[in-house]
Amino acid sequence: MTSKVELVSVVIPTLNEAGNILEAVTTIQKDLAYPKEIIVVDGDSTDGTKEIVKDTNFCKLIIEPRRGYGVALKTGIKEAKGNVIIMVDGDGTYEVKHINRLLDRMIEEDADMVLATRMYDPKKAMGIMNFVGNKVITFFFDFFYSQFLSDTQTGFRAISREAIDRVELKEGDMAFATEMLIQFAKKRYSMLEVHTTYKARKYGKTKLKKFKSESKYSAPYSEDF
Ligand SMILES: Nc1nc2c(ncn2[C@@H]2O[C@H](COP(=O)(O)OP(=O)(O)OP(=O)(O)O)[C@@H](O)[C@H]2O)c(=O)[nH]1
Ligand SMILES: [Mg+2]
Repeated sequence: MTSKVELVSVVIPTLNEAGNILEAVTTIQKDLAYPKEIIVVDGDSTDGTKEIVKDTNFCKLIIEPRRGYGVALKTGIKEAKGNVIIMVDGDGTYEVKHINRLLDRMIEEDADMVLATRMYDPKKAMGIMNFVGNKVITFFFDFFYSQFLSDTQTGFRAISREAIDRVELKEGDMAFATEMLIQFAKKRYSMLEVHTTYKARKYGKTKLKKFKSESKYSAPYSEDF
């Protein structure tokens, strides 16, 4: 339950997002109306992403050389100091200017998690394969865990620190997103939605299916600016 936002930690995983990350972080810095810290967890990108993040002077940059979307988010969440964490991709596909909607609803409803659903987007920009896959996973998740979510694959979520500290998250890749929902449902933590829109990628490529997660041989390090 989260009735007050003392500090929100925005955690953004990036891997070669040089053409996308600046717009995402500057929009968040400008629009987010709550006390905040912005943490970018970069997978040691080679396209200039790290340098762009450093140059902003308002982001904390963590280099996480181990591969995996879930690995990156877990590293960022560990570093986060906020009582609320917002996770969002740094790839320009989420409408980050809607960020306050998640927090407003979280406070109004005393929720444990608020997800930004892209399923009511009138522009319907999501690819057909992603749309159908998402619908199937969401149907089974809602059925088995008695929930009413419409977009289980959204990576734009506000999460209570207290709640996430009480669940065990083992997945290091994209399954992390679904695992989190299952763990929250099992603990009967409340999960609500707000509407957002989906934007197709303008720069870079999808990474989620390409890398296997978790190499245990290197550790993350952080750089403050
Ligand atoms: N640090 C880190 N970030 C990653 C890794 N894999 C993916 N990401 C980031 O996690 C976010 C989600 O990955 P995407 O490649 O966009 O996956 P997707 O959303 O299914 O694909 P698109 O439809 O192309 O957006 C993006 O911001 C990526 O840059 C990784 O191994 N390490
Ligand atoms: Mg993406």
